[in-house]
Amino acid sequence: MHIGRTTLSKFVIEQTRGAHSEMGALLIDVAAAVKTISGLVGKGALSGFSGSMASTNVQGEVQKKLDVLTNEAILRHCEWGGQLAGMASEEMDAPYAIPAEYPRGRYLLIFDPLDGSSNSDVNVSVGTIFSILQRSTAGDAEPADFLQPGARQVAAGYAIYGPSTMLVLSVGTGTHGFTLHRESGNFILTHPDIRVPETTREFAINTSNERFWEPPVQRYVSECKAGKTGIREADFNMRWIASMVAEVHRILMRGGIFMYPKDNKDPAKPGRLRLLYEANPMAMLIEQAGGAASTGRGRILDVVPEALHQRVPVMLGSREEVKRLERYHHEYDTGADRPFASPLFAERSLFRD
Ligand code: FDP
Repeated sequence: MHIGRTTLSKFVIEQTRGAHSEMGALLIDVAAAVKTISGLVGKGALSGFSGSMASTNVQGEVQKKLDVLTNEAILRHCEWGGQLAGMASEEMDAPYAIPAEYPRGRYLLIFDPLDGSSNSDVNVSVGTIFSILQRSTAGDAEPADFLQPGARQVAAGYAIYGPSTMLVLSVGTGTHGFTLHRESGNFILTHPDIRVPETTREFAINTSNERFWEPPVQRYVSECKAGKTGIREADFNMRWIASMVAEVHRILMRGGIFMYPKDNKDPAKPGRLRLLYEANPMAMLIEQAGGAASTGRGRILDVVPEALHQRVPVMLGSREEVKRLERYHHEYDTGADRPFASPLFAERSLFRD
């Protein structure tokens, strides 16, 4: 059925020839880890690994047994090959040093082994997200090596474990989707050169947080909800799966916008999603597919990280909508969205009176 079609291995070897040929081998190991995780997740309750651990991760979130197992799966599949200088993940406080017995390389692998894991016990799609950066030389990575802006990523991708398992990847030459052919164990290129439609009538946000959002986000969402009779003059649809990988996948397939904005629910957290292993890889995939990814106040890929587990506001998807949100943030920050409240207006009214 798939004989003669492009496999992931063929694709990455061809796409990484030359300067990044070692990265091809690393991506094939990542894909092997993804297949292991797909098997584990696909067993559902029969795996015996559903439920939570007694432990919490560095973010203070309760770890699921699957969070820990999937983290181990990626470490074991990727540590031995000699391409890596170090790894970091959502589930580990500090970067993981490559064991002494294995050779070192110049790449850094950063990942969220099971994103949306709060959905794993309810049989909703979850995923693995990864980002690859590089150091100038091979050797053991220092924690500071991981703190590079997303624009320096040499590859990024995610796997989605849904009715089918897919791996969506960019090595800087577009965004491409591969579907796991379970019988042969091959990922087959089924979605070459994915493009996000420029316009959309679908938005995704957790509206239970509405009262905590900043005014520009409240403005944007209320305009979408106002539909045909509002200033957008169009009815919008809303989706919220609470699994970022599934939301981003839907946007890559048919457009839309996904928002996890800054809110004041917990003032210590400037957003919910993590920059290095959630926002940056997804931003690269979306931009490579012609979409946009922003904090509301600038391009996600330009944010200079200060900490491994740093959080960031995320607004990504169809370009026109992301640009509109950026404009609303700018108008809010400059006061242009409320001229009647500006000191200049107050002065003018006084003068008139
Ligand atoms: P999770 O904590 O289950 O891993 O990564 C954070 C994330 O999931 C995203 O995948 C998802 O979009 C979001 O959190 C869900 O947030 P809400 O609980 O606010 O719905």
